[in-house]
This record gives sequence, structure tokens and C-alpha cells, in this order.
Amino acid sequence: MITLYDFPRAPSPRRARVLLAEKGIPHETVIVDLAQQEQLGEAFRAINPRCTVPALRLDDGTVLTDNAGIAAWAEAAYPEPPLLGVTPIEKAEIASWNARIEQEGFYAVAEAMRNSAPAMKGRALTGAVDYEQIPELAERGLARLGHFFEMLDAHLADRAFVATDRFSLADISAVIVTDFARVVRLKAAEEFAHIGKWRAHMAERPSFSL
Ligand SMILES: N[C@@H](CCC(=O)N[C@@H](CS)C(=O)NCC(=O)O)C(=O)O
Repeated sequence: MITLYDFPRAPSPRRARVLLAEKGIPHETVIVDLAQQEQLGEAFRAINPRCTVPALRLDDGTVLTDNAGIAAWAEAAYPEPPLLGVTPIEKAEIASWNARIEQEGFYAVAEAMRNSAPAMKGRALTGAVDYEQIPELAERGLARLGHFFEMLDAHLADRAFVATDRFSLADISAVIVTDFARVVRLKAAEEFAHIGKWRAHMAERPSFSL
């Protein structure tokens, strides 16, 4: 059985969870308790030496250790419904938006939260190596995140989906960063009208209640 290593409150494994649900890929779930630093323990390190979730163990024992690999595998193994685009242009637009949402959205919120939260002291970056917090980075992350949502809001002014004219991986990533930004008190779906309208439309998909 395919196994997803997951943690309910964390945004990165939610991306994989929603993707697997949208694709209808049967799997079991194992919770890695990030609150107890289980990701750094020997047992999980043996599964994913990068000490992060999501990780996805396939039937042949291969372990995919990030969302990029999980999405590439899922689309190749379960092409329907396509979430990475069908035409060359769609594939390019979705890849580009997904990368941009990661760089400008996810990294910004991570920068803001991990460099300020008391619980993240000494853990400003994920992974096996400990890094100290840099308070100025928290400030910069918050500013970058604000600019990211301004850009996304303007982009969504006249469109139903982020990257193309149908639902894609870029919408999954954008919904999850929008929801997660609440940890740094940025309620993007309330503060930005177009993001709010698109998020309400996305809420019709059962996968987003996961
Ligand atoms: N690039 C990775 C990022 C994964 C990631 O950062 N996961 C976080 C949870 S959102 C994690 O495992 N954190 C462990 C930690 O904080 O030590 C992916 O998207 O797959």
C-alpha cells in the first residue's frame, strides 16, 4: 500500500494530501508528530533523511521526499484528471506558477514564521541541521508575503483559476499558502477581494476540507 507520511497542521504535507485526493490515489497515512520533533528521530530519518513531510512510500519501496517528486509521480502514474496541464503551454504555465507560489509565497511565510515563533528557536530551517532564527528575516518574510498576495490578487481579478482555465496544481499550492498565512496573522482571503472570491470557489472541492 502507498503510504503518505503526514502531519495535519503543516502546509507542505497538506499539498500532497489534497493532490492524492484530487487524483483518487488510494493510500494509507502515517502521522509524523512534528510537534514532538518525531521527524528528527532515528525511525523517520531512516525513511526520509531530509527529516521533512510529506514523504510518500510507493509500492516498490521508493520514497519520494518532496512535493515536486510526489506531483511528478502522481501525474505520470495517474494521468486523470490532469493537474500539471495537457498542452505544452499549460504545462509551462502550471510549472511556472507553482514554482512562483513556492518561492514567493511558501518561502516567505516560512521565513516570517520560523524566524519569529518561540517554538522554532534553533529550528529556523527544516532539515537535519539546526539553524538559529534571524529576526530581520521574519520582518522581510512578512513584507514579501504581503507583496505576493497583492500580486496574486491582481492576477485573479479576471480569472477563475491561477494558472490556466482549469483547476491545477497551482490552485492547490495557492489555496494552501493562502490558508497557512493565517499563522502570521495575514488573512489573505478576507483582506483581498479577488483572492476571497477564488478561495470561496475552491472551497466547493471536498479535497480542501482535508
Ligand atoms: N520542499 C518540501 C518542504 C517540506 C517541509 O518544509 N515540510 C515541513 C512541514 S510544512 C517539515 O517537514 N518541517 C519539519 C521541521 O520543521 O523540522 C516539500 O514541499 O515537500
